[in-house]
This record gives sequence, structure tokens and C-alpha cells, in this order.
Amino acid sequence: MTTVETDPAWLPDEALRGVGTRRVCVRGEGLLVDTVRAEVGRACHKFGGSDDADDAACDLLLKVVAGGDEGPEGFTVTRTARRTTLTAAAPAGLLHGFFHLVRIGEAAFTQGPDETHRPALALRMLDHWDNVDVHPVMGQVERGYAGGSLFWRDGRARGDLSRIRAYARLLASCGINALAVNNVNVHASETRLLTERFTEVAAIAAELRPYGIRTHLSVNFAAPLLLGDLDTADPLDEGVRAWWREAADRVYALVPDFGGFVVKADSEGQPGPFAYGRSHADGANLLAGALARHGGTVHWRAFVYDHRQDWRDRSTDRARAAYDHFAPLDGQFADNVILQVKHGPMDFQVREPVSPVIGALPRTRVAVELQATQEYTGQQRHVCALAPMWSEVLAFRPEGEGGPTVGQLVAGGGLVAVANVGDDPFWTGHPLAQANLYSYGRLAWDPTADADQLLDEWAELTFTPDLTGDPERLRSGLRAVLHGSWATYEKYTAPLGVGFMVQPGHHYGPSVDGYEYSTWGTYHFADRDGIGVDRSRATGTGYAGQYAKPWADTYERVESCPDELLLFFHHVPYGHVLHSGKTVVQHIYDTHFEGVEEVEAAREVWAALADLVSPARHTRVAELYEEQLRCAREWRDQINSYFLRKSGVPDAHGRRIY
Ligand code: GCV
Repeated sequence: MTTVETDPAWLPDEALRGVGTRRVCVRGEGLLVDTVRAEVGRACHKFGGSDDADDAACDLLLKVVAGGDEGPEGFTVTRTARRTTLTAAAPAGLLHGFFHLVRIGEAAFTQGPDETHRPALALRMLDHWDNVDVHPVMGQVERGYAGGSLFWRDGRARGDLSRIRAYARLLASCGINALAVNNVNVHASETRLLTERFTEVAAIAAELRPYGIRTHLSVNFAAPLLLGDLDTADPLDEGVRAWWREAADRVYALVPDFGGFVVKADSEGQPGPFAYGRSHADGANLLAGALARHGGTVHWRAFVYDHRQDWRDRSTDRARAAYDHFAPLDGQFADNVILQVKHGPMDFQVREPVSPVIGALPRTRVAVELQATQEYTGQQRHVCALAPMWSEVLAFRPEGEGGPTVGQLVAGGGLVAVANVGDDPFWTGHPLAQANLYSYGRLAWDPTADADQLLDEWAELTFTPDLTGDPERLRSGLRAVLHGSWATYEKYTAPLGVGFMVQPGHHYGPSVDGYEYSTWGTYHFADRDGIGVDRSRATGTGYAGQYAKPWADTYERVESCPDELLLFFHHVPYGHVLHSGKTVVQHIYDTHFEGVEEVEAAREVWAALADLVSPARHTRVAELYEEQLRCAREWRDQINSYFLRKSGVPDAHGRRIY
């Protein structure tokens, strides 16, 4: 691997030229206004503008106008021939507006109609699955593919926190405003972050705060018990309630703008209220009660299922679990509880239906959790731009035509993504994986934004310094490698929504039967005749019936189920003809050959950009394409061979299958 200094990602100095060449005036008070002032000062120093122009003489005026109607984070841009004015009702709006101007570059200084921008979602959060200690199996960052933690090192908060400030700046510039600093699997020493080690969290919060990012902490539900203070963690026990209240009081004494707790309870071995015969509403409300008077929020995760199931038992369906556990609890959660639901019913596969939980709790604040870290989508060794997938999820209408979209349904809860960042110089390991972090933030601000346009926007900013030679060739090359990369990844991995088929444990690379006889509930049931999971009401697990009527009906029948989800909902013969006109088995062969060809083509496109992209970035991506291609071929050959051997059906085109 090539090594480089910390990469500026989508904020290279050059991207601030527009602001930095102007006569700028910043008006307003407060920490975030000071941040804007410092940004302007740096840009002007670099590019020769002036950051102390007075109101009358400036050509860029940024000001907080109390009483404005932009809301806490919105802003208005007014562009006349003489001057561009950015106004916001609050400092956070000024900060977001500043980065908006950076994003649109010179266009900020051409005359145009007034524009007001407000985030569609108030909460736009990243969850870091970072451990303080290096975990013996999961390493320091669980499902992390970008080196060690940005926050923690050698068993404690890093001494030099400057990189966290730079990170906060990147996050704010794409709209993110909340962050959890530790893994939802809360191990022994991480449990103490809530109590005697909270000063370490406070130090991190101090670096995030100037960029408007509130700090959250993942907590262990059994903390009162595990820390030895009490002999129970029963949520209805008065002593337990008092313990959490005192813990929260101490937290807020140190970090008054603390965001709240994230909780993984009764999930994959984490403790929870079930141990005491209590419900998840009891559990969540316990913590909500402790946080309420400080304005904090509990993010209670809905990822609750039986991870010790018997593969012989066809009646238990992991996909059903979150709905079965949580839908009956609607209306029972406190106002400051947000139920955090993974976007699909399983676990961040390359293709899943949208979780039926999202539309099933109208009286509960629901947040959707996405996975920017590419656990099942190539682990930041493969290019897989996820914005197109996330857009599809956000545009889905759980009640069918005319009903609200997922993006609208989560307005009261927000959007969360598992972070894909570590201490790697490129932040995300694969330099092109930065696009996932950026586009996530932008979609959380505006879930209706066009995914491909966001990828272009990321490229335009990130490659600003490289867009001098032959900008159109560079732009079209970047579009070619990014836009279709999720579709390509889907083609060479698990087919038609069936999911998994990954190597157990680390989840990288193919293993068709890797999870087939395991306890994890992730099966495909392939035999000599067919493949897929029958989740219909009529003959299967009944999962399809968890959707509102239009979708329940669509998914129930093989004839109306969309091709890309067919094997998620139905067990069909290999000769079943898809809507595309191909049989299932021929579709499998064709997509796997195509997927590899598309990676080969993308690798060539990237190679041809060598003269246009800075050498460190170009080399890193080129090296990773070699691995992506090797792995894609492995997927193709294992999957195709497996299905040829199971079905005995030859490829219609006589291509090489082993
Ligand atoms: C943090 C999946 C991952 C786990 C992760 C879990 C979760 O099962 O493989 O690493 O644990 O999801 O979301 O809690």
C-alpha cells in the first residue's frame, strides 16, 4: 500500500477558492459563528481575499439574524449583482450555509433567485463501532476497514485530538450533526465510559462541538450491575432508575449539550430487559427518564432476533423478528426514545426489502440505520457507491402509492449510518469510499436528493485540484466507476435478494453455504431443484404479511414479486422464468459473468485516469481494483459452479464454469 499524508477528502483548499478570493464580512456571535469566521479567515489568507470587510464594502456577507424563519439549521442565500448574502436564524444555520457556498463554488457569486435550505431531518447521525480496547476477534473498529479508531488508541482516548477536529469539519460540511463515539457492543472497559471514564468522552465532544456535532455514547444496559454498584439492572427497580439518573446528571455536568445514549439490548448477546421479564419499552423508557430533563435522547435499536436458532427449524424467520418484537409496543415509548431500525429486515445485505418496521409504529419516533461501513458490500476493497441503494430505501412508500416515503416517515427520528472511517490517511481506506460518507450526510439533509448527482458533487469537490488538465475526461471517468458500482457488486454476489453467501465471521468473499447450517438464521435453502426462502403468508413464514396491504400483496405472490427480491420472498425452481424473461439459473450465470466484466471495465477506466489524478490516490485505487477483480472472479466462479453442480443446468452460452 502507498502511504500519504492525511487526505483532505472533499475539502481540499482549492474548494474554498470561491470564498477565499472575496471581501467577506461575518456577523453574529457564538461558537459556531467563530468557526465560520475562522474558516473564512483561513480561506482569505490562502487566496488573497479579505475577511474583515465592512457590511457596505463586502461582496460576501454572512450573518445571523435572530428571528429569521430558517429554523435552527437552515439558511437563506441571496445573490445580487453586487453581493451574496447568507442569513441564518441560528449559528448552526450559518455553518451549514457556509459549506453550501463552498459546495456550489463560483455559482455562489452569480446573480440568482433567493434560496432557503432547511434539513428535512433534524437528526443526521453517525454511529462509530469503535472499541476503546482492541477486541480479540473484532479488532479495534468492529466491521472497520479503514485502520484503527480516530478516537481511541492504546486503551484510552487519543492524546492528539486534532484529527477529530478535521473529521468534524468534514462531517459538518456534508450536513452530519450527531455522532456516537463507541461500539454498540459495549465491552467491559467501554462500559466505564459512562462513569469514571466519561472525561475521555468529554474531550472528544470538545473537538466535535465547534462544528455543530453532538456527541452520543453507546451504553451497556446492564451497567449498574456490571459496574458492581447494584445487584440488578431491572428497568422497573427504583434503585436502577436512580442509578441511571445520577449517571446522566454526571454526564451533563461535563457535557451540557450531550446527545444521549445508543443501546443494543437483547441482541447478539448484549444484555437487555428480557432478563427481567420486562419489555423493550420498559428498557428504553428507563434510560429516557434519566435523559429527559437534560434534553437527551435514547436511540434504542430494533435489531433484536434469535442468533442461536436451529437451522432445521423452518418456522423461525429472522426477518420477522424486529417487527414481531416492536410493532406491538407502538405508543408505549417515551417522547425522547427513538427506535433505530436497520433499513432491511436482515443485516445490510446488498439487496433487501425495506424493513416493515419503519411504517408499523406511527406513534413512535423511528430512525433508519444505514451501513456506510461496507461489511457486506466489499469491505472498502471494492468500489460500491451506496447512495443509489439508500435513495431507493428513502423513496420507498411503506403504505404504497400516495403514502409517505421512508424519508418522510423518519422526520421525527432521523437517519443514522454506521461510520466507515478510521485512522487511515484516506479516512475510509478505499479513497472512493469517501463518497459513501459524503452522500450519506447529504441524503440525511435531503432524502430526495438525486443519488448520482450527489456522487458527482462529491467528485467535483474532492477532485477540484485535479480538474485542471482534462476536466470532462476526469468527470466522465469518475461517473463511470461510481454510478453503477452498487449494481455491479450485486451482480457478482448473492443473487436475487437471497443475501449472505459470505465467508462466516469476517464476511468477506464468497462461501455459498457458509451460513447454511449455522445458528444465525440466514439461509438460502438451495437444493437440486431450486432456491430461496418462502416468506409468503400462504405457505411460508408469513413475513410478507408484515407489510401494509399493497406491499403484502406484491410480495406474497411469485408473479408480482419484483425480480431483485424474488429469492428473499420465494423458493422457486431453477427453471422459473423471471419478469426479465430469463430463468433463475441463467440469470445467475449471466449476472455473474457480467459483474466481473464490469469490474474489468471499471479497472480500465480508472487506469486511464492516471495522468489526471494525484499519484497517491490513483495508486491506492488501482491497487484495490486488483483485489476487487480477484475477489469478483472468486464470487463468479464459486456461485456459478455451485449452481451448475446443484441444478445440472448448463449455461446457455457455454461459458466456462468449474
Ligand atoms: C455491532 C451485524 C454485524 C455485527 C454488528 C451487528 C449490529 O451482525 O455483523 O458486527 O455488531 O450487526 O448491528 O449490532
